[in-house]
Amino acid sequence: FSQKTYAARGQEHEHPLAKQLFANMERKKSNLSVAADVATKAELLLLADKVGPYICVLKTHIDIVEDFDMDLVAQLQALAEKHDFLIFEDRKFADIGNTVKLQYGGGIYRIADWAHFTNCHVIPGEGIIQGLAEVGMPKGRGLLLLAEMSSKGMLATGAYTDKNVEMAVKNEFVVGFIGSRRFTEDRDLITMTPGIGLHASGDALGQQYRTPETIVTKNGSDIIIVGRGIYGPGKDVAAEAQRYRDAGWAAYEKRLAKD
Ligand code: UP6
Repeated sequence: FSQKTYAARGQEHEHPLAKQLFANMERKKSNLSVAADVATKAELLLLADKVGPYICVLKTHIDIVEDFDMDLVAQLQALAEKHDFLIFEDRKFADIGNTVKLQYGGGIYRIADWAHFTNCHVIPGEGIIQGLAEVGMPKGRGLLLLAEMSSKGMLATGAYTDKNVEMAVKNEFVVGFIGSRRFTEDRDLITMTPGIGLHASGDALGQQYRTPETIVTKNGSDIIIVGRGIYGPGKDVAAEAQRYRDAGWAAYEKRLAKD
């Protein structure tokens, strides 16, 4: 799949959301997702409006927003419409199937009502995927499994990562992974990679940054997720988003040119 264009993969994909994502990426020439880790409604909406033209996916941590309300969701959806991007709530569910069903569909955030993608750890076993699928599948949503993490000393390795891949291949609600590389050729599963930065090698709390070239060209990942590299102190957000969009797309074109 690494050697195919996003456009071709979209045409062949069986999941409508994956189709929509690939078409969006091709249309916008973007494999960039921005991790919008900001604390207020106003900051989140401003950031989404500025980076909107350059991204395929806006990644949120909705529980960081201190003045959250459903109007925020409505405004985010309007921006997604205006700028043509999808929304990924990075909830990292990790409980038993019955509990995650309640967390995903209900509560204050009602994530399944507005987030095209969400993700989970498979530490509880496959029931977590089934619980989330019961809520998300009827709404046309898609799930990513955290097959790996970007942080120093992370424990998602070896047999645990392999189990993620096995579960992803056989569950149609799963559209891909969070991780650092392409994991399987058995089904076209999309890898999104956080821990991308052209600005630093890491932070003081264990984050580790790699380049789009390593992740997309060499490792075969599909989407780069960038947070502080784009909106850190003193940065011109739109200019940085454009720079990462161009770097991500160049890394993808370089991968296609490889034989
Ligand atoms: N994230 C990681 N690593 C993972 C999974 N998720 O960094 O393995 C998320 C973080 C944050 C974003 O929760 O929202 O990706 C990375 O932000 P940064 O680019 O500012 O480090």
